[in-house]
Amino acid sequence: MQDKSEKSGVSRRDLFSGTAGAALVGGMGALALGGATGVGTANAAEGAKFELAPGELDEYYGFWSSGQTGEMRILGIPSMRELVRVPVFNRCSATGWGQTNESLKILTEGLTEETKKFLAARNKVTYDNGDLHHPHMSFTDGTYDGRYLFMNDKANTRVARVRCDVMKCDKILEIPNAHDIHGMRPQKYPRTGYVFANSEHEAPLVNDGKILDEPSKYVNIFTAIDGDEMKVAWQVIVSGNLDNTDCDYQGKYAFSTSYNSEMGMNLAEMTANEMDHVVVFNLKEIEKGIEAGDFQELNGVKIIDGRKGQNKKYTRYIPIPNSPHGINTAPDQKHVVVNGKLSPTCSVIDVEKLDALFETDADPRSAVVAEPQLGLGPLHTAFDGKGMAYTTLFLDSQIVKWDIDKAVRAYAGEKIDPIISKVDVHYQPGHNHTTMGETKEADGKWLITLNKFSKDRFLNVGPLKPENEQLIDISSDAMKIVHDGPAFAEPHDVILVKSSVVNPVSIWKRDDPMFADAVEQAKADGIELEDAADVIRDGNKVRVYMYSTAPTFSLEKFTVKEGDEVTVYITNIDDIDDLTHGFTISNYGVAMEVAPQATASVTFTADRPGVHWFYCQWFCHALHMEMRGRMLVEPKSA
Ligand code: CUK
Ligand code: CUA
Repeated sequence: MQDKSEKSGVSRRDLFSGTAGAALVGGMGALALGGATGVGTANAAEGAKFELAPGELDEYYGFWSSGQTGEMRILGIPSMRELVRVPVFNRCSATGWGQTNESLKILTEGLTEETKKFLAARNKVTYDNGDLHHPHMSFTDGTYDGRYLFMNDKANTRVARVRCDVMKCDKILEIPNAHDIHGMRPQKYPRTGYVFANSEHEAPLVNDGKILDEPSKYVNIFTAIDGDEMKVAWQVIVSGNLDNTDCDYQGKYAFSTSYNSEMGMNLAEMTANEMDHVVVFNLKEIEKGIEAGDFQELNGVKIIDGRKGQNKKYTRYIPIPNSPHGINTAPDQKHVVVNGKLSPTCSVIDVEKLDALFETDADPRSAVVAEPQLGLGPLHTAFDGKGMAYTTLFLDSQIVKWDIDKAVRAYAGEKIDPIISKVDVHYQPGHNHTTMGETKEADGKWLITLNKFSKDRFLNVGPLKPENEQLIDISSDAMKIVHDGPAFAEPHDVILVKSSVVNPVSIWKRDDPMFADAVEQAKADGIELEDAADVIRDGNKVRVYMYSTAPTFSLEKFTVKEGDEVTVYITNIDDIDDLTHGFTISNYGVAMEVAPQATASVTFTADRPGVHWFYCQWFCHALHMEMRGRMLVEPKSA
């Protein structure tokens, strides 16, 4: 059998015997295939209280990504109870996300014209899949402000926003000129402001199919999105593939890790160099450059050239060993930890040394103030606000706790070991996150590690195993694992937000923009939505207006003709907490959620004659089963 890896231009032997970096790539593969070596240390709980009695509320919200599932999840911390799922890039059978007119508007309006055409040719209006890696909350003055959550879609190059007042997605923006949005963070200061988004893969800037094997024509793109308007503010062309991104607490710089500084097209080329880099973006200079007209415009976006060797004021490239992955700014508002991935080190950048790179053209490496050896496969780092950093070691299946100040002193020559302790996790951790850890209010209570493999930790469910998210008590010196949490594909990242920051409503406001179009259409039809039981015919378009109140719909039945384009508007006039209704038409593939005081609508073609029951699929009342009615579709020929 031919070794598949040979086709990618690199043999298995090369991987194991080449450079340190390549050897580590091989090592990763071997671990993934052969099993982890982490020792099982299921710690009994002794530290902080993590189990909640029935009825007790959690102290933190956990906002979770779901990777290729495409949704956002909300858990309570420390109980790890899953509270709700928020559909974003995926379709949702329960809520009708991806089917209701309200959700389709959000899923389609931010797509590029090119994508709209591409999808139309496949009889689609939007993508059905997404790959959501990084959920992050909007900031004001260096801490979470409870307005929005932003998140990326690596699969289809989008960034979405979720409103924290109703916990629903309200905007999805496709990023032109970019290829796969991966790293994404909101601006911390003075506020969000910008949402920074990395394009993972390189491509020809004008990607029209005329260029394949001319690497010099390939570019990578860094994007700043205006988080209030959800529009692209500007883009920067950079050298090297962008991975993760973060920014400072001063509002001056954003920075992205970059692997493949070689601009290689296959694994061997991509891992050839011992050093890659972090790109530093000078926000003020980029804004000035845009102002001064130093840009090209493509697909409606102003693009600045910040490539290596351009020698302009927009970017600087700090050499970092080798294929760095995560980048995390510490709550001390000064240090930025760059996680080495193929290097056993983390590199620490001092943001106060960045001005000199731009103003006096200082050696970019002069901004690096520590580079501790931590273990194999450092991917992401979290902080406790007390000067300690917690780094995931993918290959070692461990979290290492280390002292930032000691690492800086060791780098300056002092004989001192920055490593405080290590704990085995199960297994192969990617992201980790601490309570409030990416804000200046990091409180050092809990750490979540998101582990890619669960192996033997749960009942066997077949070849597709859950992942394992472990809760670690970091309130005292030793790290204590207190909970294993199985999770379905594939949470990459999480943020832990103190509950007082998040204050969602329980009942929709009737003038919410989410269903403004329905309200406007009803007005045009002379309908009072809260009191509606009407069928309006407009050519072959039929609009059916109903309200719902437990346990009835205002229409017991309605009649349309085969071939009609039918839109059903349901307004839930119940205004009691938790009294959601649903609307399902059997054998029409129609189902949606209608929460208290909301209006929801769905459009379909009535191409199946006969009597079709519609019913409420949200258990709302003792007579919930009776909450139903009939749609009669008269055949064309009748
Ligand atoms: S990435 Cu997944 S483990 Cu997409 Cu944030 Cu590092
Ligand atoms: Cu309304 Cu069930």
